[in-house]
Amino acid sequence: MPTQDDLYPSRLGGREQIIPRQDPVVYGGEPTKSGASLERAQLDHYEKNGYLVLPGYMPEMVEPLLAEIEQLRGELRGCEELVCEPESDELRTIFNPCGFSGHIERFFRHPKILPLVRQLLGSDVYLMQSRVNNKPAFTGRSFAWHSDFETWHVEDGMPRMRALTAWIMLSESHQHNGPLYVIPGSHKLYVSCCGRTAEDNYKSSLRRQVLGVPRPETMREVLRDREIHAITGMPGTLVIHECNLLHGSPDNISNDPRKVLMCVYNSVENKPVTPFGDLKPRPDFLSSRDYSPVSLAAA
Ligand code: 6CS
Ligand code: FE
Repeated sequence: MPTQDDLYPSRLGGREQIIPRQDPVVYGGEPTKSGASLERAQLDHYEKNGYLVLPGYMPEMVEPLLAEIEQLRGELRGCEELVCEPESDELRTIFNPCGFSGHIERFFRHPKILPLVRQLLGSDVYLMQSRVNNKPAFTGRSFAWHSDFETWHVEDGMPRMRALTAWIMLSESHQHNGPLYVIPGSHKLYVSCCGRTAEDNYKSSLRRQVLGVPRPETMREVLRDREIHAITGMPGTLVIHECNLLHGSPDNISNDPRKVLMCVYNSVENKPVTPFGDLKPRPDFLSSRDYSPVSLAAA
């Protein structure tokens, strides 16, 4: 049994319903002592909408990151960290790239990123998950609507909403190559989903997620007074999105691959407990058990 009250029950066999968020969005908000910081207007935007886009924020990182990812892809052949597209053996996701390589490691500790993350989460943070989403031209398939937090709560035991994803565009994300869609403001509600999680659900969900995907009736309710927004931008654009923001993305049927590097940071005050879905926790490459606070890289 979970060791803690379940504030966000989901996939426990009940009917699907929308329940309110019980946690703050911005924790603290005071700038940290070193490195970059967010201004009041940016904090307000994040609080209201659940995400923030910083166009052209670190274009100098794009080439070195791409080179390292290409190398990593070869080195990881045959490993569980590589996930293929649902209908082909093309690469969909590389998990835990931060565990393997220099520039990528530097990225998640970067003085232009880490202080912003600490400012939003109001504490030290650890790196819970990292991934490269590849979305190949023509064959890159969609990601269904979901809240990351819902999966992390049910399958990994993340107790509260005090985590976020910071990600960089490594190619242009435009209207045709399957950009991330978000629903601004949806982070303030929680969709408690129906169904029950099967053992080792991640083995199929990473290719195509089925559980934790709200039903069309629920999405209609969410969209009654909210809109879908496509996040587009040039390589080097940084995006920060809140762990409970509803998001997804369409197929890429264009001639341009779409590549992003994502780092998930969780507050050290929000360490996982026994998963709320009453299952054995997922492997380390999806939810790290190394809770050491991320330290700042040299500028
Ligand atoms: O499983 C995860 O941790 C992430 N992947 C998917 C397909 N959905 C939830 C979350 O974003
Ligand atoms: Fe997601």
